[in-house]
Amino acid sequence: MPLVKTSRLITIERHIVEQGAMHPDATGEFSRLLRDLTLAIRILARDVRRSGLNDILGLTDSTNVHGERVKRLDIHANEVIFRAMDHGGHLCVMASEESEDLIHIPDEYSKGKYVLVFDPLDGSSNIDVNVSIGTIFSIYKRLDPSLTTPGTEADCLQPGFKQVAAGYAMYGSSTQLVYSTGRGVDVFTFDPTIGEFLLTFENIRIPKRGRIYSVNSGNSHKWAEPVRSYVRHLLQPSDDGLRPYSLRYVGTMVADIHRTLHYGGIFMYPADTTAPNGKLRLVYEVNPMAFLVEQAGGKAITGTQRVLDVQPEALHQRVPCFMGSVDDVEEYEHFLSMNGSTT
Ligand code: P6P
Repeated sequence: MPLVKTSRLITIERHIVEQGAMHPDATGEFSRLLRDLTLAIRILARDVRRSGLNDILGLTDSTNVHGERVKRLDIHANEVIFRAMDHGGHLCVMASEESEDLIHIPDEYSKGKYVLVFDPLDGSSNIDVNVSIGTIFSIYKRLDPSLTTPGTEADCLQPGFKQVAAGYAMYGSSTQLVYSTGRGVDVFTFDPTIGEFLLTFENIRIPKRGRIYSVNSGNSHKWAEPVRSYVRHLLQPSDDGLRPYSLRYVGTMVADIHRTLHYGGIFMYPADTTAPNGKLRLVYEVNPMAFLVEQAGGKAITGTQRVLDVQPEALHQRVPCFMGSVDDVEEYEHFLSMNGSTT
């Protein structure tokens, strides 16, 4: 699978303008919002690359809303995104994995019609060992775009099918930015020699079926029977050679989804006996990734429904997720239906 598929030499700024021009009510405000976000991502790409060199690593004495010890780079990433996005006049409110409550736009700045929710540094447990980490983001229009007042929690708790854009940056061997505004998924790779994100893969199409499954098997003793029997099935050699599948699991959702988009297969974070709703957060992890997977021609479910149809009830709520190639997700749904279970 060639990881470059485009004949056009185009920067992300140019691409954003082109995408904006395709939206009938484009005012340029959305393009400027995305441009500001790419500035934050450029800064984080630099800081993550440098993090091994200066004393930005190591545990803080603080913990985040989920009781997890927080690496200083998480807090730094949260602040970088806030400072890049708070004054552009495009947003009415923000929400982040690293902030328990809403992130309000300072009084001195005008309020726009968009909402930004994000995970500033996904995979932070991998920061210290130079494994890919990333930033995940999702953009909505506020519920009443005519308002110029501060946004509310309801603006952040919209179902995923309302997203106007979603994407992620992956800070790995190179820094890549993958995003969609609802017209397919495109990949940009950062060229530090010119300071630009250049289009490197146009319109990713996830294979209809893959040969990789991606899950933390260390939790298998806690899974419901449908998940266990489905994984046993994947490991059972088949006459057509399609099975056994290979297990690939980075432990950074951005990296595991990036591979799944290109190579196909299925990524899972199931519910289990100690995590009845799984681990991943709906609003700023599972929804944006489900949006991208569907835009690339894949499928994303919670076990009981389409991820993008879930009505969020809380900023940090968790949801089980199974996403990737259509045939793989639907094969899992078959195991669910056989077991009459819903997880
Ligand atoms: P586990 C990283 O902490 C994260 O939020 C996702 O990026 C990743 O997919 C998942 O958690 C890994 O969780 O329990 O397998 O370590």
